[in-house]
Amino acid sequence: MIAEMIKKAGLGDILVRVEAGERLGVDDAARLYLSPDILALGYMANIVRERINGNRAYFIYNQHINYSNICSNLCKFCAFGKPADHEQAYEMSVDEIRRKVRERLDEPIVEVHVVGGIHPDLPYSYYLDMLRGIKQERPDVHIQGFTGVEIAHLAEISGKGLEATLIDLIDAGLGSIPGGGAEVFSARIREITCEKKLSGEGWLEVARAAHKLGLKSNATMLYGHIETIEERVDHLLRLRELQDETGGFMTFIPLAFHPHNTEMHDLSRSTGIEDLKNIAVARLFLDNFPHIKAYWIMIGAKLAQVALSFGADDVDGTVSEEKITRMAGGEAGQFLARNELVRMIKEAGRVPVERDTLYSTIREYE
Ligand code: V47
Repeated sequence: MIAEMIKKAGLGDILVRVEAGERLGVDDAARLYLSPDILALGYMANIVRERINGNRAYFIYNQHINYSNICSNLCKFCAFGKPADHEQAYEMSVDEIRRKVRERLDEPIVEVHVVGGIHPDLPYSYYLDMLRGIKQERPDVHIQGFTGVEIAHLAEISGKGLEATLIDLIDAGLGSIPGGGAEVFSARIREITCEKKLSGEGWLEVARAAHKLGLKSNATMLYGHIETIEERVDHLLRLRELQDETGGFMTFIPLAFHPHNTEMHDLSRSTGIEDLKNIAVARLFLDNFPHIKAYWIMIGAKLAQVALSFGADDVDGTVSEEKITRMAGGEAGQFLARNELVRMIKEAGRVPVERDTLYSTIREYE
């Protein structure tokens, strides 16, 4: 009956290939994006999701620290970055960052996620001191920090090149790299929305260099603004190709554009169907990515729960104090307690697995 429904949706040939475990092509991905049949997409994405991750759904006990919003890129889609003289501009000293970590030592946090803007004049030593400081406060914590764009900036200010910079960061305590800054790789999109930002090729180069050093990373795509379906598929293809080469990506996270307080505030927010579709198509096309994350901060906890049946196997974590989405009008809240995450996953019919950053199991909740 389901096969009939999928055939009726004109996707029967894709179902055959999904069931056979065959790789989908760029035309397939475009057809999936164009299909309004969300249940057909979800059914197929769920086949791949369960093949790779069974019935598990991951979450992590983490803390986000956005150390500064001062940014020289000032991308049109971003409400977080501010010029240095803006009344809302801020930067935390290393001591303040250490205090943030220290304040929560009684919680079972396993990851500190550190991201900021492209600050025009913080010195290289600040970033190394920040990593060392976090580790001194909480020696066992995994630091997932600095998007590919920040790392390229650090390589520039260190004057040492990418590889030596990454080695410095690893020595100071960096454990892995989050997926931000990828946006959409298309040069057209970057020229219109973030002309000062590192190019798509530059972002991929940072990921390649990191993976070569054994550093794992994530990847994102910012969707729901002015990108075309072809540009989305091209973005996914470039990620899949790099993953074939290095195997260093852990997770893909589609990020729903939030227009509020941005220069692109005339655009509407993505709909639930669009959010689920981006999860499902990513799960079907990125056959070499172990994980697809439904980031509840961006799409809301309720839709993230539904997304666990549409290809996602991860909802991120407790988070707290995230500013990038909040500044752009995100209403999902800032913090979910561990028991709320467990309940949300269980009610979706999945087995909650509390993980560390690299997806080792900390606890399975039967
Ligand atoms: O790089 C900026 C995006 C990213 C907006 O790796 C926006 O596990 C929506 O990458 N609307 C930062 N998105 C967040 C990020 C992330 C978050 C959680 C987990 C992981 C991970 C990565 O947020 C930025 C940019 O692509 N962004 N402005 C906006 N208005």
